[in-house]
Amino acid sequence: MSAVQVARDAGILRVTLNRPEKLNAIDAALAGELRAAFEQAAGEANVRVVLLTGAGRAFCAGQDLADPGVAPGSDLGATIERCYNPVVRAMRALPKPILARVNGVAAGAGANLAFAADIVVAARSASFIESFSRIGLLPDSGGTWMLPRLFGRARAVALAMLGERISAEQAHAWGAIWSVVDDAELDETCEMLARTLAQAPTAALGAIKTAIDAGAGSTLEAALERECGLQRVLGATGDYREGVEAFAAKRAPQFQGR
Ligand code: T3D
Repeated sequence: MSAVQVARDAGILRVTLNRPEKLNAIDAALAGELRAAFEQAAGEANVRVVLLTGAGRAFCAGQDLADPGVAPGSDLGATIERCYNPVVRAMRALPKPILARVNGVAAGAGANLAFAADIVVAARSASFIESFSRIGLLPDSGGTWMLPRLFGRARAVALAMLGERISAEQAHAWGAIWSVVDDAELDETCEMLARTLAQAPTAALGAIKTAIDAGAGSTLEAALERECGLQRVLGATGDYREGVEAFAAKRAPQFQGR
């Protein structure tokens, strides 16, 4: 059975971490399949949003600590470079939205995978743990870059140093995730959002992702230049034409994603 299940449906690529007996802990096979899924999403014009979730009661418990490849004394830098960094790079480079459906606990690299998505919706019973320091490590999978941006430096440092579990509600109250919903509403909320994103002007959404990520580390002048270049490209898309025509006709736009 695959460590990652992938299914396509009406513009949505459904990517499910699928090692439920291990709380979807990440081993080399899972990391490879996950990377491949994001790379496929980039290459398929029919895919307009990725919906990332976990099978069973957890979202993802981070690195599989029973994997002999990461036994104490092994070269963790090699694992990071081979398994984790390519996944996060593929997620952030994907010019399409990634919606994380956090159905349960997200720990270590599992938490940072969720935070590397573009929109995060969590079940009320879900939680996040930067558990790295509990085993003598630092946050990887982009955590040291993403956590201060999502939580602010003070909370990022405390989360990473203390390794305390925070509830989905706390993460939402701190502005780090988009929404938290009752467990019974998780499916419906995520389906609705995924369908909305799958019908959105995909090129514009990709440009938004690129510009906001790049803008966070650049000067205002550089951001203005970047927005200008990207808007020039978007202005030539069929979706921009459709958006303006639909507005004038007082009807809902039918975006084709290009
Ligand atoms: O290259 C490198 O190695 C560096 C990269 C590091 C990236 C990282 O992600 S480091 C952080 C690794 N993850 C963790 O430290 C989290 C470990 N897990 C936990 O702390 C807890 O399991 C949870 C808080 C996530 C959930 O707790 P709970 O009480 O709901 O479940 P549980 O009973 O602890 O776990 C259920 C089963 O899943 C259990 O197996 P068993 O006893 O039923 O056979 C447990 O051992 C297994 N499991 C949970 N997490 C992992 C795991 N097995 C392997 N690796 C795991 N990470």
